[in-house]
Amino acid sequence: MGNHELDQLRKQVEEINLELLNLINKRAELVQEIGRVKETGGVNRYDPVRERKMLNLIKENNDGPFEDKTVEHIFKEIFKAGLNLQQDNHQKALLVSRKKKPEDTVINIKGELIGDGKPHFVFGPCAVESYEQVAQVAKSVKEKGLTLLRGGAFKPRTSPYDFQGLGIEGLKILKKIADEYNLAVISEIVTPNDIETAVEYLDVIQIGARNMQNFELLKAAGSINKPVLLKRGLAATIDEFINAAEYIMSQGNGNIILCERGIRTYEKATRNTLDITAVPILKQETHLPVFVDVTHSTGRRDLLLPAAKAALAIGADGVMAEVHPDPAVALSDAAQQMDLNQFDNFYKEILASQPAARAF
Ligand SMILES: [Mn+2]
Repeated sequence: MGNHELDQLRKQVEEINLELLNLINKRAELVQEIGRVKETGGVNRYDPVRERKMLNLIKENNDGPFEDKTVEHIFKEIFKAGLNLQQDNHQKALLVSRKKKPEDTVINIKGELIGDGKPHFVFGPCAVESYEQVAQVAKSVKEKGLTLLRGGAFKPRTSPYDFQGLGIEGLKILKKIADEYNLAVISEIVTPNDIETAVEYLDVIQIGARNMQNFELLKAAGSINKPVLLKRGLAATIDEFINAAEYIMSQGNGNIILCERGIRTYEKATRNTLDITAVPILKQETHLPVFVDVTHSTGRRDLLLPAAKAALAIGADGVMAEVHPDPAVALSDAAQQMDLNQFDNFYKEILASQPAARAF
């Protein structure tokens, strides 16, 4: 007799579970609809005043046995789930997302197809110091059959008293070398005002780690017709990184290369901590090519090769590293740039480590 009663009660509980499920999902559909209406009206999704009103109404009607506090907690969870659902829908709409565009973005830089499944490389000095200095590296890059050369003209440095770069003079040197060696040059731009000038000299505009959330700069880079290499901020989450890229793409420029360059952690053995799994996450979440800067992430010459191998093994589209003819006298990042011999060996080792299917 007792067993029969228990079964009956359990059956009723199961039926109520299904009713609740049905109601929760019905509510979710309405919340999604509200989200759509709000989006077209440009209204913020989260409305704390309305949430407070709803909670008050629920508590007024609560006859127990649950206490008000418990009921409030349960409904807060339901509200939160609804808000998350709206945000998921919003996420789907990001222009840089895979959901929006399933195919890989391939960027043509002077015939080099970034994002085509083969590894690509960007080498060059930390900073442009002189024509001769950059030309020596350019020669070495060219000899390897490579196309992309980097060099900093505007250097955002930790201390205002450190070498700040040659500025426009540096861009002119890069342009001269690009023409003479038929290379594509990449350099960092730090203010929106310089973007228009920079496009005359550069093939790729770099936005550096310290400017990843300089939204005016991102928007300016989004309004030009040049590929942009966007570095991850030193304390930026992957989500913030993706949204920074969205700032560029939302202005019309979809030719973006994402570059993981290490993040700040408590670890002191390396200059930053290379967040290697950011690479496959970015590849899954976005359709953009992903590079790894092995120089600034490690800050150690002895780690450049293993880090570069790891980057390519985990699916990076390219590797960036700094090369200087005489690192000991470099005006910036002296401790981590490769000299030309080390560069030759580095590249030889990388070539040898690649499976035939990924030959380049
Ligand atoms: Mn550097």
